[in-house]
Amino acid sequence: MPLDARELGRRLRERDRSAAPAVLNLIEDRSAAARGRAAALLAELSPAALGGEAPAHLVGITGPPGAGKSSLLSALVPTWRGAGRTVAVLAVDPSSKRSGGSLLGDRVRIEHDPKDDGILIRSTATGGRLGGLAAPTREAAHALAAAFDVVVVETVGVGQSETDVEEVCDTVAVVVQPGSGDTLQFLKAGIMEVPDVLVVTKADLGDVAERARRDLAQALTSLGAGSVPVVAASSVAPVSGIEELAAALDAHRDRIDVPATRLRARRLMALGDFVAEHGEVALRALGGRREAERFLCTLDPGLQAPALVSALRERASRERAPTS
Ligand SMILES: Nc1nc2c(ncn2[C@@H]2O[C@H](COP(=O)(O)OP(=O)(O)OP(=O)(O)O)[C@@H](O)[C@H]2O)c(=O)[nH]1
Ligand SMILES: [Mg+2]
Repeated sequence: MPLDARELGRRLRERDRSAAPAVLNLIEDRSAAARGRAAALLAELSPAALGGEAPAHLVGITGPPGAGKSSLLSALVPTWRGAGRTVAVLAVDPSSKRSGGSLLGDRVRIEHDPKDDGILIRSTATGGRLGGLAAPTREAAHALAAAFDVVVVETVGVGQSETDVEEVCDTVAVVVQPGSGDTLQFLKAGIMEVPDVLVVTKADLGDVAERARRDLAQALTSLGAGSVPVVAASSVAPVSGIEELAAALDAHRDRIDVPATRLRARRLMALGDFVAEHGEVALRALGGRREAERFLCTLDPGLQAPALVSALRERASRERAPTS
């Protein structure tokens, strides 16, 4: 007998983490029948059903391939667990679309204690382009946010392709390794948005890491973003910077208006879905992106993504229809 989708949603809402694997399976199933059940499940986890936004801290860990993101999480997860927080990680695997091989031969899996039910680690597929988040990853992050204290999305992002993870997450940390001048250049050129936290990994390499940290901090200051923390961390012995990074992530979350951030994210994601479905031409029918965003801001804050997409669709067809 198939598990009842609403029941699964209710269990997650009541913070029964044992429901999480079945929830993820249902969300990942893109068949029409499963989509209907997933919609019912997600409705049980909407802000209206929860009586507010999902309580988790949604954290994005993004950066170039091989920067050390997974290794960093192998150290961060125990730190969070040590503080009594439950953690779910969605690792977006850029290799899964290719013929087996990963981008780098030495890609690390996030290490964790498999007996600890306060940890859930799951690989998910990419949304096609590097850095893009597939709809199932976005839905999964929001669903898990009802039941876990911290929900992390690890994704490969270079330059400007960070946007999806920014929309999904409350706090985004961009992870770079020493000597990666690209990030510095992208930042200076304004191609890359200023992250909430910057992490220079492989601090065990010494001077080269410290120099990278200093250069990035300087670049941020010259961009008027000197308050963005630049943390140097090592995930291998001697492990360092992990507590500092955890504190920097929390400090950012404490500063932001979470309901406003999540509401804006829902609207931008709906707009993204609308454009993916109907193309840029449809966006023009709405008077362009800014106009579409303004229209979304006039709608009921309680609306979920599908309802927002419908509203955009209706407005676009009304605008296209000849006026009498
Ligand atoms: N010396 C040193 N090596 C590290 C550190 N962190 C990661 N590495 C190494 O860097 C390589 C890549 O690490 P990963 O953690 O897989 O990097 P990633 O950013 O998750 O990589 P992708 O998910 O493939 O993009 C591995 O060989 C790690 O052992 C560190 O702090 N110090
Ligand atoms: Mg990784």
